Amino acid sequence: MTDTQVGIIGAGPAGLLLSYLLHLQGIDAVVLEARSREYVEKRVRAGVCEQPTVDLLRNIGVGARMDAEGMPHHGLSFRFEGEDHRIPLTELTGKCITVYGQQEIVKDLITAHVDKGLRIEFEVSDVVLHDLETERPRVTYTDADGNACELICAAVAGCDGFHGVSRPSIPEGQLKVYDHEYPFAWLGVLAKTPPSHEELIYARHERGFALHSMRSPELTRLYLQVPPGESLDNWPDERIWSELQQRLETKDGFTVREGPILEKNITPMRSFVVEPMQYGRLFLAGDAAHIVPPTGAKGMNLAIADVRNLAWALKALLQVGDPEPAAAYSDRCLDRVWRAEHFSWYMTQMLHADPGADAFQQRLQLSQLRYTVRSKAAAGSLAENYVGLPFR
Ligand code: RFL
Ligand code: PHB
Repeated sequence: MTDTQVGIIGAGPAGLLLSYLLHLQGIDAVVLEARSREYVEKRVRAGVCEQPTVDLLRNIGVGARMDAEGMPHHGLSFRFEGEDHRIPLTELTGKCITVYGQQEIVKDLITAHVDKGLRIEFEVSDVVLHDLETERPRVTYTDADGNACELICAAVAGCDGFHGVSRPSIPEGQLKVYDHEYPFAWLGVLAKTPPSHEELIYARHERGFALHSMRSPELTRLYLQVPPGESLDNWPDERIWSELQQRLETKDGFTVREGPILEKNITPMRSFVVEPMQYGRLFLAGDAAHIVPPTGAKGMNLAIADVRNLAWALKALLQVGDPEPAAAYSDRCLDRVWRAEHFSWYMTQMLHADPGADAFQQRLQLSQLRYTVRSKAAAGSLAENYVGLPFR
């Protein structure tokens, strides 16, 4: 049995950052993670960090490698009808985004934990949450060596992603669920080839959406819209490259640099929110509470914004005895969550080929894209959301 102030379920960006922020405030926490350290450090996912995310990581002293290896981008391109239209993010907002892989942030946070002697338990199983309505909730689990263990805490943070145990531990009827599925998925590839363009390209094409991104000067990250439920067996490397060439082509002869594909996966797309993000002394954060389609590049950034609020609320609750910020935690987060939900939905419907869309809807989509890239006001609104609205 271990006594700790906060039991954190999940060592993704949300759980690790929360644990570190709590440590900086003098609050003791234990992180429980189902997977191995190697697995979480290698999981390729998000790549775009908003300016507020970058500022926060830098301010708490875990930004050195991000500053050295991350790639600041001052614009991005929308490509449609064979032409590029650049949105000058920095000119419009004074801010930029930084391309730095989520797994690099995870590695940096794990290193910071190891350096400070903070506790993360990897490869735990059978995590069960108990007594959430009381001031002494408990977490039981089996550790990596097969021992039955128990954490007694003052609060539990459910940072265990969309498929975790925290959200389902809340009794039925306590949460309002908002769920929206899209008629497409993303096939993502990581290729050992230099990026074909210096910035991100979001391409709208009749054959389906494509995205050109990167991880480093030697590694390109690319995505293709595919039907939901699609199997990777249908996507040999040659078909992936052929589809990328077609969807990213321009009138002036752009071609994608091809190279060995190191990894491929298919991600379904959905929008999902639960309200409130709290039940008794259980606080949900990140993907455990909400999912956005990846088109807006918001998921990890939202997880980081949530735990910034949560660290502050837990400090008030556990150090000062003030329950107000904890009671307001959910509303405070949901304000940003719904803005990101709308932005991600808007980017998704503007850029994807919807199999159910008629000719009228396709014309509307093109009109919206043209307006977005031509109007300084429309581009400015997009840029403001993309680089990240300031934390409240
Ligand atoms: P995570 O990262 O899913 O971490 C949850 C952790 O909990 C563990 N876990 C458990 N541990 C113990 N017991 C259990 N029962 C457990 N069940 C689960 C898991 O092993 C895991 O380690 O959630 P977190 O921390 O909330 O972070 C959210 C982000 O990972 C996610 O929103 C982003 O990856 C979304 N996303 C993007 N976000 C961005 O901000 N910018 C992007 O450019 C971006 N691109 C993307 C993305 C997500 C993608 N996929 C694969 C879903 C691109 C893609 C393709
Ligand atoms: C990525 O680089 O993985 C990436 C970039 C932009 C997105 C989603 C993912 O919208």
